[in-house]
Amino acid sequence: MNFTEILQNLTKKPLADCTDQELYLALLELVRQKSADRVQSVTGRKLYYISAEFLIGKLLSNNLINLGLYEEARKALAAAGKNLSDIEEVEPEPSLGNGGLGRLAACFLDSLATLNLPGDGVGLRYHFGLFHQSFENDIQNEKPDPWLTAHSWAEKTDITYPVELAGKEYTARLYKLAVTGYEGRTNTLNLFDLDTIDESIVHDGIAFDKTAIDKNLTLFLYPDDSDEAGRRLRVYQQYLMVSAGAQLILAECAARGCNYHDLADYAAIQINDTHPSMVIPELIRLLGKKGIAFEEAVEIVTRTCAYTNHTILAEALEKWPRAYLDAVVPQLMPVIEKLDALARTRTADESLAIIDQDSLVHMANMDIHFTHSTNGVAALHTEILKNSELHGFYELYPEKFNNKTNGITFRRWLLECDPRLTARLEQYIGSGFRKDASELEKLLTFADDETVLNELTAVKKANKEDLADWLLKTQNVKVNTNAVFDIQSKRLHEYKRQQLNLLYLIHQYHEIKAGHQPAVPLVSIFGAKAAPAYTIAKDIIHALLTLSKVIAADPEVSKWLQIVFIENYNVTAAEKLIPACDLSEQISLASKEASGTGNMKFMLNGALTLGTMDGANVEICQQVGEENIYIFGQSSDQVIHRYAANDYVAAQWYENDANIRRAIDFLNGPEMLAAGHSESLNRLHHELIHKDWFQTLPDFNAYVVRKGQALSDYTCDPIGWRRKCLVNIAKAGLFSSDRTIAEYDHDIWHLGNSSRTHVRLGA
Ligand code: HBZ
Repeated sequence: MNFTEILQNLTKKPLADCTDQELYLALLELVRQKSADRVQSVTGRKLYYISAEFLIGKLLSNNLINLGLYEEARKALAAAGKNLSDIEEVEPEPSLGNGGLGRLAACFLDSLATLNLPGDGVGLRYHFGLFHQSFENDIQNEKPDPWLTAHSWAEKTDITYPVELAGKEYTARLYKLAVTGYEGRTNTLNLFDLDTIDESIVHDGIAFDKTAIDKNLTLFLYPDDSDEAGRRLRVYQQYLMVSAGAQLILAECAARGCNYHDLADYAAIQINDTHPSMVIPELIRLLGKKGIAFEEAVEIVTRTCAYTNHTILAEALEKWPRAYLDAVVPQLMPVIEKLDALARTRTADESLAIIDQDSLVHMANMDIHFTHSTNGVAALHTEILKNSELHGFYELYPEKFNNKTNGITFRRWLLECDPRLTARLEQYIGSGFRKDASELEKLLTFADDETVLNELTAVKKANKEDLADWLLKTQNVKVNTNAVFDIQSKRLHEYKRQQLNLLYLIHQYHEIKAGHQPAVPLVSIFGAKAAPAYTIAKDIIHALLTLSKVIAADPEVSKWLQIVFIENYNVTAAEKLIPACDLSEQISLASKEASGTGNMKFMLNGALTLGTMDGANVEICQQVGEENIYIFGQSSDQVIHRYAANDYVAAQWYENDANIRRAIDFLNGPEMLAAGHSESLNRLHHELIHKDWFQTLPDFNAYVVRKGQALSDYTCDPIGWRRKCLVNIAKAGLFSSDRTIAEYDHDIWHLGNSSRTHVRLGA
């Protein structure tokens, strides 16, 4: 049977007569069948990557690519007058994640399956995901994001596990989503849910009764934790995930012959940040029920589990009041107490305790004591963990600490999102880079080939046209594709410093008004969701939206400057933005961004980075050389010293620098107040002068200068610019998640028969 016949078998009518919806369902079924053919039995150790988030993105195209069916499908549909990209539109984007941590988990699942490693995900099946973002009156508005349609990739199973929450038994049901690697095996993403969830209890945006656990438990990812009911709800969610996950792991291992004493020979569990940390006491509790004594259970669990830290910010080093755990998971508290006592026999350092003097339970501390590996996600981040944040732990357990610099899957972030660039690369260097990302370096031979550089410029231009069409269609904005496309897309957080970019744009507004025309028009694009209870983050969004209107209404300025804030930024939007980007904004305060992964995606797609020496920017800089990246700002050492000295006074910078003052005062000046909301604008104005916790002001002038340099290089030396882009693409191979996963496997997991991994480690 040819492809058309196979598809027609499923649609039961000629393809030309099918709707896009019918074709989508047929393709979904076909992918299911083909993925099932690639399921392999497991020998040896299998990984369970347990995570509150899996930001997997739409799956149809990705699966077709990985199954080697994409071209056939496209052609068969085209022959029937159908367009695969229209069919892609039918698919809702799974809303199972929020940011980098969740997207990393998704890239890892792709690489595990691609490298033929047995590795499954364990998480929750959120009905409404994070939230759907819209802008109303230039303010972020949150609504449920209902992505679970009748036909979804995640298939309901009849596997259930009992989970006890606050003394009452609930039934967790397992859903399975197939994850097929590129020319690789099929693994599983296991997602748990309750049958009793009631979507109708959500009202007025994303509000709901936080106490009705049976109805609300898996409605949203990260429900608002600004009140106690919300914080308890997070504990309930986490325990549902880890208890059901632990039971699944034990059941699967037992089915393969494990006698529980040898669990570590059957399973490796990676704890993604602290959200799944309760898996440690839960496993110890469950092993106890199988007759294994506490001391031995601790040893088994320590050998089985490993922990990844994704941030030095307090937000992810969760500390739960013991009273919450007493109420929600009383069955775990005796285990946690014993772990605390055991930890205290290893160190007298109170800051390394699990239960502190204020009766807070430190989840990260439990992870580090009772797993065999703690890793950071970029070289600089791991050094900061070792030398400052987790220094006490590093002294106690130096052998546990290791670095695993993040990576991204090139299947989604190059082959799928940038087919034009992919085709050109194949023409220059063959198709080996599809399996071995380090082959991209072959591109360096063409660094002085003007034909190649011009062709790459044409690719970028065509991608910018595509993005412009998409922006017109979906956001109703028109952009000038001759402008530089400058993009900052990531979670909205003060440490990521969207507000620094905001101050720059105000500065440019004034410069243009003063007759200082820039080197080139700039389209400044933002994509970001702010946590619903994070007021200042929402104020930054409001200020950018308001400034965007002020500029658009001013013909003198709008010739040169435009701000576009994408509504509901998600993986689908990222796939449109990244291939069209000229300048990638990675401007976090040095020391605060653990790694970043957007920085890698932009680089791979031939954008140049404007960034601080933070996270993986440092390694990007090492790869491409200082002449091929725009670095500015304080170093992480300077920042760390400034925090230690506790002598940063934003108001001094404001008072002593006329440009800074002019930019900040514009925020609640007459133009902005006429177009925006005074309460929000005044609050942001006040915050920047009186707090500025993430030191925006000391980096302001350096940022203005460096960005000016980048824009002038773009205009004055287009060939030089494109050569830098080429070097960035060529040097992106290190940031393939295949390399990252190979390192995890080599150093931490030792999965299955690991000799099947054929990826070079490191540079
Ligand atoms: O993890 C991110 C880091 O900020 C980023 O630098 C890194 O590249 C990425 C992958 O390692 N961290 C997150 O995305 N973290 C969260 O989204 C988060 C959400 C809720 C929390 C804590 C953290 O309670």
